[in-house]
Amino acid sequence: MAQVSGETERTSEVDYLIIGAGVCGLYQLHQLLEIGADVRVVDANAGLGGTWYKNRYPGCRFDSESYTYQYSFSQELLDEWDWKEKFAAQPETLSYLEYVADKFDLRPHITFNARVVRAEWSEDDWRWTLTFEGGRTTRAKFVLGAMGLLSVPTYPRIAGRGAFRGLETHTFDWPEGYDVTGKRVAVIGTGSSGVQVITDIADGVESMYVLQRDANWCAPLGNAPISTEEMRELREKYDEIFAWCRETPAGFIHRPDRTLSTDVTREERLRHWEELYNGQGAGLYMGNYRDCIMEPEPNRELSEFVAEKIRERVSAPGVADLLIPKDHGFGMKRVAGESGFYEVFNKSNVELVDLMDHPIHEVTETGIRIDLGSGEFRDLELDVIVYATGFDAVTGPLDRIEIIGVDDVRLKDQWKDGPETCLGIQVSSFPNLFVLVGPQSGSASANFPRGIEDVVNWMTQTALYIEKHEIGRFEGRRDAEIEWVAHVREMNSKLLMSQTRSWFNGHNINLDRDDNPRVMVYLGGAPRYRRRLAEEIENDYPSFLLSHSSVSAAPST
Ligand code: N01
Repeated sequence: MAQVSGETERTSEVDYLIIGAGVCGLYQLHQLLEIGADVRVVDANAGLGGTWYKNRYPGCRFDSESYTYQYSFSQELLDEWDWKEKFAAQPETLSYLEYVADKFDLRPHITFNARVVRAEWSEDDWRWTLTFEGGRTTRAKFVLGAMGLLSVPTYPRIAGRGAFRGLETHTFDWPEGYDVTGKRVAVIGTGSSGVQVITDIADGVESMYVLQRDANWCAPLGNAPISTEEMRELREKYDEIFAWCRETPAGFIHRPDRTLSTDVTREERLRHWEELYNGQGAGLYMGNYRDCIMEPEPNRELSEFVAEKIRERVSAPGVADLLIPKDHGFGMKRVAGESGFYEVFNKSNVELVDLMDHPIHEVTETGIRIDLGSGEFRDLELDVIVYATGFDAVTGPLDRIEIIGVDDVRLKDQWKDGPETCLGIQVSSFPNLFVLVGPQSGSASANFPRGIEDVVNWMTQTALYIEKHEIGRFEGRRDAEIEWVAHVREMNSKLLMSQTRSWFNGHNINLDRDDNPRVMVYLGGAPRYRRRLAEEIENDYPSFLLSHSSVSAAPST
């Protein structure tokens, strides 16, 4: 079959078209090539890496232990790659993905600068037609969405945005290599991205205003270099590490303790929390007594422990108080891993601005005007405005493609009250579209490489099944979709996380603050999700409607 080959061909055809050349898309490409499938990846960016290609803001890194944030499929790759830091920064992760692409010769199968703007299903011949920015089209039997969860940045709706004469950038769109040394900077937002960029640039900037709406909980990351000796020891334990991560709910090295906080004395709890606070990664958040993220009272006590840490680390009591979240407890939103974030506020060139008290009035040509109330304003004179304001998470990457399914139904319309999926992988009325990374999938809330391995491995086995049984049409059943959404709601409701305004519940800023929460992620745990996916294969896909290719009215060759 002809392949998409850049500008020379206006239409081409492929069996499996993967959208996105990030962590998920690259692995899926490799696995489909391994089974001899006709597959191509398209990506809107000029290079591979997805999240790690785009997020080039200072301080960007992950909070998964590096040795768990890698592919496990190739022993050779595991033997060859050395991680330099316990929590690798963006450049190291991007180099890793580039190394993988080169080692497995993936690049020839990827078309860059190819943004899909429309995907339309044809019931006549069971093909998708995808249109790219610029008008080029391609046809595919199966479309596999690997666009990431956090790939559509949200800029806040603030009057005057765009009028500023300095640099206005979202963390996601940070210009490569842009240096803020000596500049007057404002950072809006104190989620994970904000916390990282604020900490990283604080020393070098002339001045920095941190504009905060709600405070977010943070805990020390405990980052450090990995020595040659440590790397050797880790490598020897890789099998054990991956096996362990497979059994933890979110694919991290941390696992909720079966012990309840109420099973131990207060002294023991505090000692344990102290160890976790001074440990590495997300231990305090994900490896704590399990009732701390399920029950209000243990959560309140843990939150107070962390609040006290903030008070100890921030000199001005008023500033410390503002940095302590009031609208949610510790771990009820994704906790940001920090490396000196609180100490930033003890510096004389840094000021915390409380937007709850004094909101942004507008962006001006020279900075940001803050509303002090009673007709009074304060002008912040700036060189750079950084929007660390998050993402149109999970559904945003799908929403920005015009996806048209059976009977001309648009995915956006079908999901207007929130997404509904069959096992987080398909949507009724959108046959042959597989969402590898999307709403209600187990991959969406996991340590990403671990989460996507489950989905990609399932997809690869499914592709083999499709080939073997000559399946031409594959669609999630509506009844299975209803069942899955109910199951996800039930599982999610067990965690306090389901009660907060965060992107996990669809409260990104494209929703108004009072809108109904949406079921975006699956919090039932990776092992349960993996088992559920495996059941489908074992029982010949009871949650899906499968049709033999010969049934199609006019299958193309
Ligand atoms: O985005 P966020 P993020 N005016 O949505 C504020 C992953 N990640 O990019 O809470 C003023 O968490 C908003 O305030 P509020 C990770 O999964 C991981 O930081 O809505 N402020 C909040 O403070 C994470 O969860 C890593 O009141 C506005 C911030 O902007 C996800 O990415 C590193 C505003 C947005 O926080 C997203 O994190 C980085 C407005 N109009 C990211 N609108 C690591 O692995 C929003 N805000 C370490």
